[in-house]
Amino acid sequence: MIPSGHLDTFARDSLPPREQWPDFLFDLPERRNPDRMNCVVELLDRWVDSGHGDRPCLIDAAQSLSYAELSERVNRIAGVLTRELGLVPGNRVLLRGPNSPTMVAAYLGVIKAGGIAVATMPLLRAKEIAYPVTKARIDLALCDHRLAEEMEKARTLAPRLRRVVYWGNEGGDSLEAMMARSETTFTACDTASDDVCLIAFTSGTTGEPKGTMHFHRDMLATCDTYGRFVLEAKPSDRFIGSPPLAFTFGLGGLVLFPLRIGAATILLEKTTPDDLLAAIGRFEASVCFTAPTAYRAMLSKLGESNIRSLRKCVSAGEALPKATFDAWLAATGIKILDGIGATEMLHIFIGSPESEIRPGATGRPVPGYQARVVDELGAPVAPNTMGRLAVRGPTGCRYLADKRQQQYVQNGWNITGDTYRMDADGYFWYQARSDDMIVSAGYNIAGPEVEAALLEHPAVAECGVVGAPHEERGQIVKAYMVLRPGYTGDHALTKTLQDYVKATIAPYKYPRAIEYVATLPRTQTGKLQRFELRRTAGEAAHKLAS
Ligand code: 3UK
Repeated sequence: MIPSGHLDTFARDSLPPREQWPDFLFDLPERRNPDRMNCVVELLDRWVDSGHGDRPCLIDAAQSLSYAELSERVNRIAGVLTRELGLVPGNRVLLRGPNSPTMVAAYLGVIKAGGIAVATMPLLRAKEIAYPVTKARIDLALCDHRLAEEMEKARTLAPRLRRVVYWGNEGGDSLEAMMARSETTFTACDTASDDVCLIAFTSGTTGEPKGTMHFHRDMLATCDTYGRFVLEAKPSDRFIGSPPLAFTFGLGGLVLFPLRIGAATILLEKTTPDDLLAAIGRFEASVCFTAPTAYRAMLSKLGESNIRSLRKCVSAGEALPKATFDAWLAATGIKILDGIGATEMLHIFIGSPESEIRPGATGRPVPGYQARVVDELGAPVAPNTMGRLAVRGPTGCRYLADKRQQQYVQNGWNITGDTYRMDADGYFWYQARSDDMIVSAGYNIAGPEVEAALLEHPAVAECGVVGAPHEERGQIVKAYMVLRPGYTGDHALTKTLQDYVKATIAPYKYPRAIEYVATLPRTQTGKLQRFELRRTAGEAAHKLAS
């Protein structure tokens, strides 16, 4: 490895052993990395230094910051961290706040100073905040003052956190007050391109969250692969979206991609579908990042809104059903770019540009990445055969001190835990999370396929399909359904929907049980919580039996 710019070597020391790393591909000329690099110089300072400091960079309800103004804030924060708070390169800094210009400035300030950013979802509770503090050995936090209550509770659980600085509050000890005392310039820490700059914790649905470690070079790698060859946004674009900046989907879509090309980004604290739609109109956003469920929710509200400025839409986090793709295209003329990404991979590694999309498929590997479908032993399977998705590229999985590294990385490939099928043309078709496959009377059934079929029926707003325990069949396919206004969940509708599925996909996949609900359980990153539905289904089956 290149000599580190870190004095605190915790992150490098906690990397998995080399033989457990995935293979990294740097075969594109633009992917060869200089030895020394601080990604904030490339993402931000470069624009100011080349005379583009006046370009709009961050926009929110209160203000618009230019690249030069953001750069000044980042420098002030980096100065506060190193001079006033004693940050040493390599130290981890916890970041907590809703998406906002200050959150972005804090992220970039930490990284410019040679620190390692560890952002956490705003809604986390004390226990969930304490976990990364302990695991990543964090001494210092920057936090929106509105999240102080839970933050202070977390401190009692994780006493190593010696200092929390709040922003947005009054008083001489606020981040803003410290920034005012700090200098407007800051020389970026001379980090190695393979120094860690981000530890992103997975929003683990099962087990303890895993800390994924990413290097300075990775921040640029995702921009120069997905951003450059699939998204193809322009400097005049205005980015917008709902994912939190603590989720790498949001970090990439709302910070890295726009800054890499000198574009502007709109930061929203509230990101319900209504908020998002209104903000697209108000700020004339042109590139939108959100989850499939948000596109579905926005569809029914397009009538009242103005989204003429929109030209590109990215969907990730869950599979984008063909019905959603088709409906959005019909309503807006825009082909949603589906893409699969993962916290371990930093961002999207399979996804196709508009001109190459096959509706219903995730797409083809992003240039710079390779993907294949493999069997239990890791050997590639024939086209159109289901198997485990394996991927490698310029980014990849390195867990912070975690035994699960050897599950995610096998034979140099990242194994995402998804079941996929590749067609003869190299398009990848999502089936299910590998551990979400339903086995009913010996048949393997992928819940998302049944969901996609149900979503084509006009009565269905949202649905989640899981296996429910069943005496004879082992499991049966059970659908939880949110209906559109005007429909009633009665026996007649159940029969209609079951027949509809039987006529759309192989009949044995039809949901033998349908339950109507008001909402579906979702994670903060927009993913359906299938384990939650499985638990409900399990309890219901248990009650029936007893
Ligand atoms: C699932 C998808 C089908 C899949 C993410 C874009 O979701 C992100 O990261 P996470 O670590 O979850 C990873 C898992 O989510 N998934 C994501 N996208 C798709 N399944 N189609 C998709 N388009 O199971 C994957 O293994 O939360 C997404 C960018 C950055 C991210 N971190």
